[in-house]
Amino acid sequence: MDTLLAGEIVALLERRSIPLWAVADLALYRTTFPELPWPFPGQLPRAVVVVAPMLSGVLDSLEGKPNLAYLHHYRQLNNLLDRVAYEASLLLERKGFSALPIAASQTLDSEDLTAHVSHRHLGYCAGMGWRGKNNLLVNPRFGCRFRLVSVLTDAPLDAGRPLGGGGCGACTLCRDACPAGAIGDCATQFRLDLCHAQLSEFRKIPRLGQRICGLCQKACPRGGRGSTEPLEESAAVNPVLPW
Ligand code: B12
Ligand code: SF4
Ligand code: SF4
Repeated sequence: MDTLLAGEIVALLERRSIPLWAVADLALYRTTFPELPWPFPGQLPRAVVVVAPMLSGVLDSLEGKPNLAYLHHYRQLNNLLDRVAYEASLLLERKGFSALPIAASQTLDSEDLTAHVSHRHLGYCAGMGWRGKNNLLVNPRFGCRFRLVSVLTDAPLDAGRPLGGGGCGACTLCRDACPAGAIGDCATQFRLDLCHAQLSEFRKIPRLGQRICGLCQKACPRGGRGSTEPLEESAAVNPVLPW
């Protein structure tokens, strides 16, 4: 592990109020999820994965559908994350490493709805959380109330490993809150087709214009205002701020 480099990454993230980051092993990502596309030639061995928590004030303002406050927050966090990924990539390149930032929110194909790389699956490999009943990545401290970005790199950073424990347990709050009935009793029952159809309806809300929702994130009891759940024991997860 290049501890000097890790320290510089922490300093950069701290300036941007990022509370948490982790490193994923891309070989693990590709063997654990062979069904996910890999559009890049060659192989960068690591991904730096960064979390930006969503504000409870914004999620609390949702009533049965997305609103313009949520739309702005969604865009603002995508923008922040893309900027953080760019700045981290500049730092890595200055140190002589390769760095490839993956957009926070960009699809390659409007039919297929896949991205270059899945941040959720990278976060899972890095030890940031588990697959929730709502198919989102759920972190012990932040619940699923966060957005993610990743930078692929060949920098010598120690990668984490998937969390041993965790899980949603008996909680069904997102299932009960989902207007599409897309969430079941376990993650494998998640119905992407129903979620996608609901978000396509929401997109028609005047001035919204995006497939967004946020109701299952609002419902998550973890990660709300004042949440102090300790970060799960994991060599991978690198807290930045004392949240
Ligand atoms: C395209 C897209 C969508 C599409 C399609 C969703 C989809 N298929 O993933 C639509 C428009 C429907 C959508 C909806 C939403 N999205 Co979206 N979306 C993306 C995007 C751009 C690409 C996702 C992708 O590559 N999907 C392709 C396939 C591979 O993913 P998949 O179908 O989920 O995976 C399958 C298997 O791998 C399996 N699986 C097996 N093992 C495991 C293990 C884990 C850990 C997981 C998570 C899954 C999993 O689950 C699936 C069933 O087949 C990502 C950004 C990114 N680059 O990652 C954001 C992203 C996934 N979206 C996000 C969010 C928050 C949302 C919404 C809440 C909308 C909103 N912002 O209001 C909903 C939630 C939907 C849900 N409950 O899953 C966040 C998730 C954050 C988190 N905490 O996990 C992301 C990462 C954006 C970001 N920058 O933070 N999204
Ligand atoms: S994003 Fe909305 S429609 Fe999709 S699973 Fe979550 S609550 Fe249901
Ligand atoms: S609301 Fe409950 S079931 Fe849904 S993701 Fe959060 S902890 Fe898991």
